[in-house]
Amino acid sequence: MKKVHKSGFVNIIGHPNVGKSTLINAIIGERLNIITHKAQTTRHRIFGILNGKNKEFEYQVVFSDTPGVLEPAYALQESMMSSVKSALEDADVFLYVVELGEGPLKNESILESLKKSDKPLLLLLNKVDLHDQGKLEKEATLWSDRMPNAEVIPISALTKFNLDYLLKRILELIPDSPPYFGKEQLTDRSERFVTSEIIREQILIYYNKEIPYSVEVEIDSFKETDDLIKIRALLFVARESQKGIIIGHKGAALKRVGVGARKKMQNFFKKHVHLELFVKVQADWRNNRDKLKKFGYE
Ligand SMILES: Nc1nc2c(ncn2[C@@H]2O[C@H](COP(=O)(O)OP(=O)(O)OP(=O)(O)O)[C@@H](O)[C@H]2O)c(=O)[nH]1
Ligand SMILES: [Mg+2]
Repeated sequence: MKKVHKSGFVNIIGHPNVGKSTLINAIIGERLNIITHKAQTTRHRIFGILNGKNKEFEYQVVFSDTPGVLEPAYALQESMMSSVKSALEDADVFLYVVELGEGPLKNESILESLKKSDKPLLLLLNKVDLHDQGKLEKEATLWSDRMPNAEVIPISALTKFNLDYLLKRILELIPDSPPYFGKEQLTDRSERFVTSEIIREQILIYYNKEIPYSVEVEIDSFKETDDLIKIRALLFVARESQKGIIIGHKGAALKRVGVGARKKMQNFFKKHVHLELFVKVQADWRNNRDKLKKFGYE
């Protein structure tokens, strides 16, 4: 008898900061997608691929991480929302992640499309580790009423609570299909992309207000040998005044970014990393469609 293989696209959607990227990393067991306590950490649709097998079949689940849903205020955010919309179109299973106690969605049309979709929808009540049973039950009822087509599952992406059950349900719901990607592949993104995201994560951690949202990272060169990766990265800011803030007094602020990023890169690539950072001004790049395209946005 021919062995069955199951594969499917599982697309994750939700507000900013609800834990979408944390969930993907927890399921695939790698620190692939960047996570911070700030909203709008993720700017692209990124595949995280889980390959595995159980007693009955082999599987490949292609998770899509997406930016948090918001009402766009500039061209970069419009591109972020178009990547969310693309994730509405090709899913085998939807995961809609909510945080207990979150406010109304800024873009109700996305919730409406999920309601009307004929694909299975799992509504994940995340961060249950922060709340008591009473609150959880109340919110579960509220969401069941609001999204009658959804199966409500409480989870904690951080403590991995109920993720085994979630994966079991996903494997039941994805179709029989050959794999879409190589069985060794972890993501559709390049090593350069992962590298630029690691730097952006440090920027979100270390700078406040508009600064992290005004920075784009480009990998100028990425040279790998047997025991070393040499990386040169350009940090683009939107205004001259932001350059000094990024660099800091005697370069101290930028140095912190470099130290933190290098450590994460060495963990991810399991190799020594030599990292150089340069700051450049690319005036108002967030509203410039040509520049956005050059930076890899749709
Ligand atoms: N306590 C708790 N915190 C969590 C949980 N899941 C995620 N977080 C935290 O929530 C914050 C946001 O997590 P992310 O994974 O970056 O959220 P996101 O939905 O990908 O955010 P965007 O990319 O901005 O849309 C981080 O500080 C996480 O550590 C959880 O189950 N419990
Ligand atoms: Mg994210």
